[in-house]
Amino acid sequence: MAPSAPRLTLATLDRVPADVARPGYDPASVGVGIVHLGLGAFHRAHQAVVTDSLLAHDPRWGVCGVSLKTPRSTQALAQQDGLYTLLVKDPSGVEARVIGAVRETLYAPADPSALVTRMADPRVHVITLTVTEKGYCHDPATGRLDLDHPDIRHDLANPAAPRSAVGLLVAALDARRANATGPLNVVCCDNLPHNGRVVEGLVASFAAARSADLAEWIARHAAFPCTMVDRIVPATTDADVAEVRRRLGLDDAAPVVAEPFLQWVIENRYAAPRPAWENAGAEIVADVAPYETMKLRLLNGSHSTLAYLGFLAGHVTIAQAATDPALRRLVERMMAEEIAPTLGVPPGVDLARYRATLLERFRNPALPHRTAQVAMDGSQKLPQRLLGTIRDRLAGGGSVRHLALAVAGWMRYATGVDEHGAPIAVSDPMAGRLAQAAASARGDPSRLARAYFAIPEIFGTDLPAKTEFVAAVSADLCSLLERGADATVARHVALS
Ligand code: CS2
Repeated sequence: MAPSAPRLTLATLDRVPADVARPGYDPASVGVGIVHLGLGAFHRAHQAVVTDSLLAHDPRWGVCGVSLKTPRSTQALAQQDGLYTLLVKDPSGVEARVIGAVRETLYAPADPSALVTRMADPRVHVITLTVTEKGYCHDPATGRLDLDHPDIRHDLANPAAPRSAVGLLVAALDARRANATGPLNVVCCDNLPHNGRVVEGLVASFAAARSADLAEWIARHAAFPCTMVDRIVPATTDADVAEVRRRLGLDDAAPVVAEPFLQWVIENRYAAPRPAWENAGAEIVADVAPYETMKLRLLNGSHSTLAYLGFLAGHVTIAQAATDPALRRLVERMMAEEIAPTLGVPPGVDLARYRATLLERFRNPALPHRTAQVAMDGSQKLPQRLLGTIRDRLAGGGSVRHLALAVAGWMRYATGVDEHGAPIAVSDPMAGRLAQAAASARGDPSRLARAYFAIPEIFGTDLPAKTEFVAAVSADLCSLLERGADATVARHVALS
């Protein structure tokens, strides 16, 4: 084990080498104006970086970073005065930058009431969230709050000590009402369609279950802008930690790695002061929907397709899958022939160039973005990444051949057994139901497809009735089970 180096902290910040960018302000002089729920790598490589670029001009917008599920990142950052390193990687090299925007960290389960107090602080005007698709205790197919979710039941029974993101938001808004600490901007930054409206609806449902007056107050004192967020951020590895130590000569237990590309589109809708994120590259627009649909369907839909079919074909990383000639062809044609026709093009966007850039980003050899990571939580991702597109295509009488193969790839992956008979660790909040579906089919591909289609939280009640689509998915699933992903994809692109 290499000898340890001093820890990255405010006290060692001036030891950071000159070729590593550092905060252009004194982090110790920054106030907390934002509370962020979901202190994962994506937030720290995306929103926190944009905010960090503003703090030299407006030190009100430091971030209190909150973890809801694990204390790992909050503990690591607490020992580093909130500082961490961002490594931006592409074939041209690696740029390192120390980010100072996170000024405080809280592990929610340790003291939920302290978190609510922080969220109700009069200096806090913005709550941002990246709790992932599964973090909202909602039905992915309908967007409605699951009042039977264990965390929601707990939070309705214990409103002062919530553990769900929705429960925390309502508790914070209730405390702001009680203490007259003013309105709040709630900015969802997760990959959900119309994410601001979804969270607004979830908060309204939860608040109404507590008190009509509270729900009415929230409706008048909170804004829920929609956003589109985009940056590829693989999970941090031990090699990244070692690389930071080499670059900085300091130990950083919580670095993050990302591609150079970053996009943040935010609806011009707010109830309280907000950071001038547009001064650091964010786009403030009247309607986020075209940007969000374009990104969710073209990027995330293709990402999931490469993840499932690439994993099954033996590709460990997205870059390997995107370089596989048959998979690349499949994704190129799926994007051009089946996804792009469903999109409204955002102002100034060249869709063909956007698609080409996506493929370049996927092939970035400097980013070991694992297919297994992108494959996680498929039950929560498929509705907005693939199934919405399929609905639009079917409604317009368009083909869904390529999209059907992508759905079959997820089904094959969800069986939990790979092409060599080895188990797949299917990380998904519905893993139990998916395993039951696989067991009930007893190896029969058509029964297996029908068993998955019978899960309404994923496929709704309309898609299972689309007999031609179901038949196409079943046939592809049969081929994946019998011939494997490599042969199935190669045959698909050759014949279609
Ligand atoms: C990925 C996304 O893990 C996944 O599901 O598809 O995190 C993707 O990297 C981002 O949405 C890119 O902006």
